Amino acid sequence: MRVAVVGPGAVGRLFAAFLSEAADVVLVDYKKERAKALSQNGYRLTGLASRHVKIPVVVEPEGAFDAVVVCVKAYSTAVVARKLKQWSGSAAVLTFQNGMGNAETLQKAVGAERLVVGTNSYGANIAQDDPYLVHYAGRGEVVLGILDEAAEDALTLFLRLFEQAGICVRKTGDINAVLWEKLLVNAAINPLCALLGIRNGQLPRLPSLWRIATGIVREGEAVAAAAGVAIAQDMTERVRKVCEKTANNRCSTLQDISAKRLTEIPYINGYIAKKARELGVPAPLNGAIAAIFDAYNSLHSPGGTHTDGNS
Ligand code: KPL
Repeated sequence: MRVAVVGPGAVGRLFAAFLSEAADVVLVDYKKERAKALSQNGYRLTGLASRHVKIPVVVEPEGAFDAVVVCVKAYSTAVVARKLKQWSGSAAVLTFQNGMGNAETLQKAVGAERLVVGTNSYGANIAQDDPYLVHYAGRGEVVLGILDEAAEDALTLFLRLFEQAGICVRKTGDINAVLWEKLLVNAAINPLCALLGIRNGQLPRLPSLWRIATGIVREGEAVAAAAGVAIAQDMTERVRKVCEKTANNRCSTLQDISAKRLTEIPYINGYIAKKARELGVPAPLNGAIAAIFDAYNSLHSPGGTHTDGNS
């Protein structure tokens, strides 16, 4: 089986390493120089697994693929979707990116029958002082589902592939609810930990910040309910548990800010604020957070400082 993993960020590299145990894997990087260096040097995994990974890294994938895993930041999805139309043939395509809107963008580009949607809670980050060192920080779970029943074969393909690669995976019949639950987790943790420069475990221990986090979650739950999404669990408790489980993580938004990249907050709190306006539900905390990060993104957009679209 031939698999392309698009996006050589920490998550892309971690999954490329896992999948290379079960398939012929190519990593796709839009940056020519970095792709060449990564191809030549490979990269090392540390943390929960320790090994040197050497797989081809290409800018323009060639030949036929059975599966494509999209691991780029949400703001790069539209560009990737256009490129997939050119080279992905009839491959099954999976997105487990942060934020909302990725699935719709990819579905339009590749067709409903090829798209599988998921969430990922495996944790990884690239060492700040070594671009060839990936720290595998947390064994999580991948939850997969489909938006259209025509994608059943694509779902089966990914479930088998991930199981063969030793990745903890399960399927859900309500991927929309699972995506909203992950959205609320990210909406509470990512902007606040990024703004204060703290690790996830500190958030519930700072009462004034935790009050804002729970407010963000409550607003999100009300918007989800108005949108007809059935969230079964107590999301405040879920956020607390994720903070405990990932206590040592610097969340992805904090990593983005440290690297002066754009952030995905427009696709997280920004998405909740937009839905809230459409549905006439108040969501002032999410609106304020979205506005702060819109300002941040406009300072760091292309032409400003550095940007990079990899997860
Ligand atoms: O998904 C995450 C992220 O950092 O983007 C969480 C769950 C908050 C873990 O850090």
